[in-house]
Amino acid sequence: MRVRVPEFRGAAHDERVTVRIGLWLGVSFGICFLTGLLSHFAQRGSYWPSAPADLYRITQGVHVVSGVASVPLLLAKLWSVYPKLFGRPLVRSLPHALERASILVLSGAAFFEVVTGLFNVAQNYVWGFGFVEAHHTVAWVAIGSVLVHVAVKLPVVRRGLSRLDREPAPVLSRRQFLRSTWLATGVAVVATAGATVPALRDVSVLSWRSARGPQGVPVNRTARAAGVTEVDDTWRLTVGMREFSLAELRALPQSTETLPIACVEGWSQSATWTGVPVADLLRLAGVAPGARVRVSSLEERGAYRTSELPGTHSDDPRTLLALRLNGEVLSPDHGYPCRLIAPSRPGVLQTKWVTRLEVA
Ligand SMILES: Nc1nc2c(c(=O)[nH]1)N[C@H]1C(S)=C(S)[C@@H](COP(=O)(O)O)O[C@H]1N2
Ligand SMILES: [Mo]
Repeated sequence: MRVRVPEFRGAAHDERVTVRIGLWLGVSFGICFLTGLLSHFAQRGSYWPSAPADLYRITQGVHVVSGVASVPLLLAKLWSVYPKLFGRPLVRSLPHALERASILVLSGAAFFEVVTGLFNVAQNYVWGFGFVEAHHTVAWVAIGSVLVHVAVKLPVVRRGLSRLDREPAPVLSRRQFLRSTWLATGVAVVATAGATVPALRDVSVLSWRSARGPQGVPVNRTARAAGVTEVDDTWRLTVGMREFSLAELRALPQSTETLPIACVEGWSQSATWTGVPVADLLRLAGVAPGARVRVSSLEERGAYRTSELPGTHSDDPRTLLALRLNGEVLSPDHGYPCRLIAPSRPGVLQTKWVTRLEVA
C-alpha cells in the first residue's frame, strides 16, 4: 500500500535539519536532566560536598541555562517535524503506533518540564501540585522517552547527519533555519544567564532577580511575607541544651567568608558574611563534630522554615551562623538576627531568622 504524505518542501522540514536540531536538543536536555538530578540530590540527599563553595551555584546555573536553551530548540524541532503529523494513515503498524505514542509522551513531558521550570524561575506557583516532586518525576518520563526516541530514530539520525549542501537549491534556507535556531538559543541564554553569571548581568535584559535587594543581595522571601516582624531583646538562639543572646553571639570569635546564595531558581549572588562558625557553636554546646543538624527559624508557616545541615557542612569551618552581610548588621529581609550560610548549599536551605540548632 502506498502511503500518501502531503509534500512539505520547506527547508525547515528537511530531515537533516530535524536531526541537527534534535541532536542539540538532546545535549541541552541531557545536561539539564543530569544537573537537575544533582540539585535534587543536594536538596534531599544526605551527602553533598561542601567544597568547592561554588559547586551548587554552578550546577544549578547550568541547569537553568540549559533549560532555557531547550525552549527555542524544542520549538524549532517541533516546527521541523510537524508536517509528519499529517502523515496518513495515522497508524501503519504496531511499531509505528508505539513510536507515535512515545513522541506524544516525549513532547508532553518536555513541555511540562520547560513550562513548570520557567514558572518556577519566575516564582509563579500557579498549580495545585508540589513543584519539586512533579518536576523530578516527569524528568524521568522525559529522559526515558528521549532514549526510546533516539534508539528508534537511530537510522534516521545517521542518514540525517549527512552533509547539508549535497543538493544545491534549498541549501541557503536550510542553513538559515539552523542559524536562526542557534541565534534564538544564544539570545535566550545570554538574556537570562546574567541571573547567575556576574559578567553577563548587564546584558541579561530578561534576567530574573538580578536587581539588587537590600545590602546588594536579592531577597526571595521578605521578613514581612514570612511573618517575622518582631525580634526583640528576648530573642535567644538555642543550640542543643545551651542558649545564646544576640549580645553573647556578637561576643564570640567571628569569621568572615565570601559565599554565594545560589537559589534553585537559577539566580545566584556572592556576598561577604560575618558570624560565628556553626562548628564552634556546636562545640560550645557539647555536640560531637560532624553531627547532622536541624536548623529552625522563627517563621511559623512556610516550606523553608527549617532545614537540615549534613555533617559535611556542619563540620566545615566556613559554615556560619551569619550576623552581618557585606559589612552591615543583617537586614530583616536577609534573616536578622541571624541566618545560616554554608558553602555549596542550595539557597532554599540557607535558613533565615534562625532560632534553634539541634542534632537531627
Ligand atoms: N526561614 C526561611 N529561610 C529561607 C527562605 C524562607 O522562605 N524562609 N527562603 C530561602 C530561599 S528559597 C533562598 S534562595 C534564600 C535567599 O536568601 P536571601 O533572601 O537573603 O537572598 O533564603 C532561604 N532561606
Ligand atoms: Mo531559593
